[in-house]
Amino acid sequence: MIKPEGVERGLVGEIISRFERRGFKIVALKLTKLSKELAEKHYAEHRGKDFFEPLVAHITSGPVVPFVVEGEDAVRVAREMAGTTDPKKAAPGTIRADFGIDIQRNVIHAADSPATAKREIAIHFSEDEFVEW
Ligand code: 3AN
Repeated sequence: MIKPEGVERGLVGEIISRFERRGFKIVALKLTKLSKELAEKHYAEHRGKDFFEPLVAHITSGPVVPFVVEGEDAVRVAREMAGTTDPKKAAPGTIRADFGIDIQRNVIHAADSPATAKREIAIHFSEDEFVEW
């Protein structure tokens, strides 16, 4: 999911493009603004941490672009393309290294396991938003 600072800075095309070039197949994609309820569900594992409230406030502050890609080892490869959480520590050439501002405004969210991906996809998309091709 491209976070608000990614959309606001005009990085949607650049980021989606990287996933296309890497050979992924986009099967669902939209522009939306998350409700507090959805954001809290999305970040449920961080509830209780000191950055939880600011994190939810941030992700609901503007437009986001959730998208789902299919491909071999997609979760691992997408995480690798995103880079580590803190942009300062992210490997050169990763999305967060290239465009991240700080640990909160790190431009993209990528699910950290197939189980998480399944859970998050169900939060952001309904069945009829998927296209088979
Ligand atoms: P990742 O997105 O790399 O899997 P998580 O799941 O540990 O990282 O954190 C989720 C989000 O919470 C991060 N993308 C980041 O925006 C924010 N975050 C994580 N750690 C911190 C922190 N120490 N301070 C502020 N925000 C944080």
